[in-house]
Amino acid sequence: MTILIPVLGDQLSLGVSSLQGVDPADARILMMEVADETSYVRHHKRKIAFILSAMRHHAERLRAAGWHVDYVRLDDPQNQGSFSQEVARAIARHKPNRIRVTEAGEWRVRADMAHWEARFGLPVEICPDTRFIAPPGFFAAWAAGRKQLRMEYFYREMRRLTGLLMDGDQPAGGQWNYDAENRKPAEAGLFIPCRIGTPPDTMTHEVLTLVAERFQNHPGSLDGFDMAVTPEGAEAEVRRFLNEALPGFGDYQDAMLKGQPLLWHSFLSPYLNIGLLDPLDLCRAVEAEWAAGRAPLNAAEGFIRQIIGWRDYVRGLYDWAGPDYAQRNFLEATRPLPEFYWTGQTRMACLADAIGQTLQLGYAHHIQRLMVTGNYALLAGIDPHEVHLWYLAIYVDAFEWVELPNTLGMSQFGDGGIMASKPYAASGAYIDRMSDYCRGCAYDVRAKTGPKACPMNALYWDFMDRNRDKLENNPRIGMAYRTWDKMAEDQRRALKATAAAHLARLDARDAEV
Ligand code: FAD
Ligand code: DLZ
Ligand code: SF4
Repeated sequence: MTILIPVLGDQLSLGVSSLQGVDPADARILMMEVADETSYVRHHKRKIAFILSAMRHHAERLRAAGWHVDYVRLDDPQNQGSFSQEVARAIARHKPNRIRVTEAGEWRVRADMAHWEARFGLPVEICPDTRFIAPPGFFAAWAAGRKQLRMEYFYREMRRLTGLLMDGDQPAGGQWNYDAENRKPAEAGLFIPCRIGTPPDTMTHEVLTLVAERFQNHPGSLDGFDMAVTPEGAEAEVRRFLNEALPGFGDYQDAMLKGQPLLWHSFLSPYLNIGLLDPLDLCRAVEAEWAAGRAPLNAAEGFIRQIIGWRDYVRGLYDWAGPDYAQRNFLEATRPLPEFYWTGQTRMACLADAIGQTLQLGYAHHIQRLMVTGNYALLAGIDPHEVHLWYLAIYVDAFEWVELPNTLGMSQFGDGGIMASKPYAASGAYIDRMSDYCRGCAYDVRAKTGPKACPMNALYWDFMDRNRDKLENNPRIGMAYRTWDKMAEDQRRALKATAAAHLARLDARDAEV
């Protein structure tokens, strides 16, 4: 009896559900580097290199654990370029009598898998992906009958479920959430943890050469590639984060500094998302740092909330909302994505820095994604689907199940308020408070109108005014409309004119915008 077990590029854990209870002697594991996956969006070169190298290392690890692995490389002349076609070829090679696979993370791939049984005439068992902390069905049960799906309440259930940072049935320290303490701006000159990174080995060098040759027209740089591609390498990144960055993670969670891509963030999302790290083990390690007195509670709670709260919540929401979620556009925004998102060439210093480091590393931290690139796209009325495709392509940690709810829902308010209780819209004052970007900008953050004024200022009011019919009744936004209504008529007109002038330059693809 032979079972064919396809293992996808984000299923790189020995404990993945499709392998459980199977005798390696009865199974053939199929791993496939395929053009469909490398090119369904123009992924950042670094992301492709990271995933292919991690896949090749994982195949070695599986073999060492006794599994037979059939590995199809991208440059194999017989490679047909898609999961389904490669499964068909593998069936001809191995003549299995059934297929077993862990459910794909993305609706796009799930739709393909749904046809396998009819297409191949074999039983296909699709196992739930058990690498999340909430068990399958937990989110749907929690969401049933609720009017609002606020993450904070999901998070409290997850604290109870895991026992993380719990004192009996009460939260450690008496509060569920210490976010109010986590909004300190960072000043240049503070000690900032540095990343050591992992030097590429021979296998990674081979992949880097392949990617450089084959994906020349994809965005991003491969220079200085230093990502971990094994669980051991990812664990070393965890130790570095726990020792150096975790203590400051809470305080400076929302801070931004020019030329400092990571600050106190972990850069562990890529490893979690492809299966090199286990999210619950990571949260337990963070809890242990707090228990040993090496990290304050606001840091440990803030970090654990991102994982058992946000990460599990967006996974649940993606599954619950279904494949049509990607088409939502509550604010009916239609402007195309500006070209500078692919080049970083803009006079707006905040966007130039966040996009520039993204092209370099395939990484920006949460506040850069939400309050710089996301905020500008929201204010400028960019089509949320185009924004979504940009985030999906450009970040090394981007898989649709996590990227889409964050982009379309949280950042672009495209779902009309399922993810966020109000749009994350901010003027330049927010960016000035949380960063040092404005000091080096061609625009003046204090000026509200005129050609030198920070574009975020007028765009903010233009956004509010434009979307009044959709947002006015939101109790969390009423204050902004009261301020707008109290403004002198000529001030309102000047703000609208400044926004219109900026948007006209954007539409004209003015390189100086
Ligand atoms: P840290 O700040 O160190 O946080 C620790 C961990 O918490 C992260 O590694 C991540 O696993 C988890 N986490 C934190 N915030 C979130 C969140 N909002 N949703 C889910 N998990 C979270 N995250 C992705 O993993 N992939 C994406 O494609 C992605 N796209 C995003 C797009 C937008 C517009 C926004 C606003 C956020 C997006 N996020 C995405 C969430 C978040 O920005 C990243 O998880 C985080 O920046 C990764 O960096 P880090 O590992 O240094 O995170
Ligand atoms: C993202 C990605 C890339 C770039 N390449 C591959 C690949 O060649 N083979 C593979 O198995 N997976 C790849 N992936 C990850 C898949 O896109 C991911 O597993 C699915 O989107 C999950 O639904
Ligand atoms: Fe960004 Fe405006 Fe500050 Fe320039 S002035 S960095 S555009 S917020």
